[in-house]
Amino acid sequence: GGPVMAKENERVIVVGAGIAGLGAANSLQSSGYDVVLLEARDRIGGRIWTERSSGVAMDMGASWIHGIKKNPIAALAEKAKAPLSPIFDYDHASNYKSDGSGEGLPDKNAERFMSTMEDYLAWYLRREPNASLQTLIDDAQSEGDLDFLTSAQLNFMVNTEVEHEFAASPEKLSVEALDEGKSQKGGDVLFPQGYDAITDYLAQSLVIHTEAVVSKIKYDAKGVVVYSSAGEFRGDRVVVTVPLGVLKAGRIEFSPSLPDKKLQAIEKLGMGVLNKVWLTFPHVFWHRDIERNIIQYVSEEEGHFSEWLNGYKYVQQPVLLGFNAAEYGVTIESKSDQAITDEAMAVLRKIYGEDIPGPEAVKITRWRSDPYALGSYSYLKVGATTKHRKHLAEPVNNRLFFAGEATSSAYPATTQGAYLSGLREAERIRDL
Ligand code: 6YU
Repeated sequence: GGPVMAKENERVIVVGAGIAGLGAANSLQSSGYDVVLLEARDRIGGRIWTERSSGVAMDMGASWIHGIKKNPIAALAEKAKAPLSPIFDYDHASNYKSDGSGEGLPDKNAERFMSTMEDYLAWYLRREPNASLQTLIDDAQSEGDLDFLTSAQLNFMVNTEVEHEFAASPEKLSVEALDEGKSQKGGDVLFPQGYDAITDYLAQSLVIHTEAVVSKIKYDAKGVVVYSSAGEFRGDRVVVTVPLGVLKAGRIEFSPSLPDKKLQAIEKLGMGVLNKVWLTFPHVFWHRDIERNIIQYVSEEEGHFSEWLNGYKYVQQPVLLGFNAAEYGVTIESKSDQAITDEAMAVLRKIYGEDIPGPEAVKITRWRSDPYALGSYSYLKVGATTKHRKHLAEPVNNRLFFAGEATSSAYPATTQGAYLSGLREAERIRDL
């Protein structure tokens, strides 16, 4: 049918100006709702966050559009006139062994690892869907099906394909995690001039209250009251888009308290950690990899900067982006910038030699410690299933609505999942 217009003066309060909240607010406002958008930080975008203080656009949160084909984020990028990089090719990587020599992990071994995991997954989904991913890996190992990998190569695969991808260790991940959120087709791209082009675009016609930390939401038959550090806001409905980590920590009090099903979902789903380290160098020293997308380091060590993005390829500046996730990603947060930089440089020196220069600038994320994220993105913890994402997404008494990355069953842990979840709740409100 045609556009559904809002009931006169109906007011919807949206909590959180990440891409889910911006999507919901935009959609509701253009259907005539009176929208109030409350954001805790002094900036919008949430886990889409571009830092420009060193002169280069550095994305500290989301980097890629995962699968550009029919991806709503790619459509937004076009509307925002944001340039996108050429398709990111994951095979376009240099592999080094822990002694710095090449051929750390041949592509065919990486592919074989993935297909072995898929084979086991099919069995586990039918027989033991609640097992951990570690159980599956142990099983494959004891059957001899991973014998084609050295232990360093296996460690590296788990690190890059599991921990960096799902932001959690295989002990914590349910096997079902491997099965959910298949990425869209068409390859991955990134925003060389910053991911925030799309959140800025969505925010254009919205009035946003920043530094409004919401601490309590009251709801009853008459409406909602939202208490924040910027005052009290009354409305007819509220869309809560804060990260799962914030809900888990109980940073927002709900009155009356949330139904058991919702509380269970919040508890059972996991909130993972992926952190980034951006290093700016005086000049490029990785000439032999200057055409590569990724520089990879195969070692026995767990998660120690095993993967680097060659920033030169995207921004023509001497920058490298390192990743760390899961337990190592958490541990790193309590260390100083200097200590983290030393660990990162130790890996780069093993690959490129002792003579490489130190960085001129460093930018390090600590997503677990960030009070408005309390983690990077959600995952299916052992004991959780997609059903819990659905429960998290369910409205309460047609007053409270929930959106955000963790509520997406189709594309969890991504920007498109978050954005579509905001549109989903806007539509649910229009349909009332
Ligand atoms: C994607 C990607 N990506 C990396 C990292 C992170 C995430 N994601 P928001 O949190 O945005 O909004 C909620 C708002 O609520 C927020 O503004 C808060 O401030 C506010 N708030 C909180 N509490 C409040 C309160 N009390 N009151 C008021 N307001 C409050 N997604 O599509 N592509 O590449 C990555 C990545 C480090 C942290 C990602 C990626 C996830 C998305 O960022 C995320 O799902 C959405 O932005 C969430 O939006 P939202 O609105 O739901 O929440 C080299 C190499 C190559 C190969 N391998 C490398 C490994 C790569 C594997 N994956 C990488 C993923 C990356 C880089």
